[in-house]
Amino acid sequence: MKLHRLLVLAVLAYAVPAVASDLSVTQSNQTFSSAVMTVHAGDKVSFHNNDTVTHNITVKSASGDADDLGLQKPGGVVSYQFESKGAYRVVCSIHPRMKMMVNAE
Ligand SMILES: [Cu+2]
Repeated sequence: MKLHRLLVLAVLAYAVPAVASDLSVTQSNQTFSSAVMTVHAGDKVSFHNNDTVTHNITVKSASGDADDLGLQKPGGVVSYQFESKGAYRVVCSIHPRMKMMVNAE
């Protein structure tokens, strides 16, 4: 009985996506270090350009709003606060292959 309850808890813990505790994302080799990240609504995520080329962060909400954070030179860090719950697409407008998802819950 007790073991059964532990197993259920273990399965639940595995199924629910963990909210990230390290709220930083690295851009290197024109790739984001995370493909999907789960945060709390209101969390601020920092994006670190560890590449030798300029990047951009554009955050697109499910409703179609887009926040363009401008050009981000090598070594630069920009931050974005995901204020509302929802799924966001984060892209680099310079390198179309660079994309990730942020789920704010
Ligand atoms: Cu880029």
